Amino acid sequence: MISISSNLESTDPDISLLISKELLRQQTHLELIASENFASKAVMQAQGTVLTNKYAEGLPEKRYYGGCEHIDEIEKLAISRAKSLFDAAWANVQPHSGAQANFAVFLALLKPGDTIMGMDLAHGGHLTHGSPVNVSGKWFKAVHYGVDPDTQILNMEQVREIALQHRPKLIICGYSAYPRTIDFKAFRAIADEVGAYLLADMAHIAGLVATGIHPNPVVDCDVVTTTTHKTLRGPRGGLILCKDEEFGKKFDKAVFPGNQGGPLEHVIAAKAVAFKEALHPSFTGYINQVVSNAKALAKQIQARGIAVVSKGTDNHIVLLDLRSIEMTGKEADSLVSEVNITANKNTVPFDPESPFVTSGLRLGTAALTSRGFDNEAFVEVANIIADRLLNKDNSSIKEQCKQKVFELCNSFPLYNPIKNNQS
Ligand code: DSN
Repeated sequence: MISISSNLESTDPDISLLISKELLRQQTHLELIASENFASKAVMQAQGTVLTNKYAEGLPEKRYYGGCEHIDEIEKLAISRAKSLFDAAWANVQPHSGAQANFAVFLALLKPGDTIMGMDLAHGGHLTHGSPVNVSGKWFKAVHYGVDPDTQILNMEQVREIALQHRPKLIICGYSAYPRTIDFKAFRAIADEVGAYLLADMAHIAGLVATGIHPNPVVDCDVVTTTTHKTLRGPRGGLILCKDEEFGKKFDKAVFPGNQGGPLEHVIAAKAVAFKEALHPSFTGYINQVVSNAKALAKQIQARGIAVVSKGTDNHIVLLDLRSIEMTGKEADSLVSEVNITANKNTVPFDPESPFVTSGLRLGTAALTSRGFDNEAFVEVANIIADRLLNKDNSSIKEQCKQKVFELCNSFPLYNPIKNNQS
């Protein structure tokens, strides 16, 4: 008989087996997707709890349901830790994702038809920053800026010219595939000149911001959104921050009842745990290693003759420009995946290929750094990728790459030692 006390293995062996297989995949592959990471066991323990049972619409001490006394304490801890971590006066920890955090900001500050300005998706922006296939591009008039064609780095004078031309109501900075430091003060000056609100979506760099390794957008922007699961290494979810407590309250209403129902309190508890981990001095050591590893990866990839967008990186992202070896992102993605390396094809600035093909491969160092990979290991990762891409028809090099990936995975175990000998 199935009861609520039955465990997963006996209740649903199919799902249980698939979860075990996914664990084994994560343990035996090199995870280089720049937006992914490995949450700690403590974060996952908090998430897999009875908190999933509780409805708690509203905010701590202002709920629409009874029985929220413990939930309130959990959410208050998550809020106060988020505020300390990012030096913010106000935080809302309820957004289910970065996309929903961004939508809450639009709902609070804009009316349909208003003009928004963000980075072009093809230059490293995000779907929710005005892409025509997303609500941000369907309901608002979206205009875009990009990077400089020569340096592949933001040219703030060009950003200013586009802002002066279109006078957007909201300017968005913060990106999904931009390897360089963002000058939030320069964006602030432009936003002030054209009378725009300034939103930073720091989803990718939140861990760097939390540790002071990247400038903090909370200082200069009207509102900041992020996910909690990328470099911040928490559970999958979103967060909104603001330096002005009164202004922040607009976003509370936009999250609930504006665009969400009951908050995921099990996820909020896991966010609180992740914020505590990120406040610990050892997290700064981790993020320093993430950035140092990205620099080592970029350097060795270039030494092997493969170009890297902007010729390097300041953060965790390394974006390969495969036009340098006459290969598409789609082909590179599939070649590295054959040797158990997980990455994603990605457009590069001024990409001649479609978004389904692309000329880039986006790599990130946050996940493997969580496994303990150091500079030396990342030079090895760069060499495996280069060996595979530069010898695509050589089956013996392919097998050697696979073996090296297997050995690296064994040298840096994830969660538990690997039980199966799967290569
Ligand atoms: N999907 C995330 C990324 O890969 O950057 C952004 O939402």
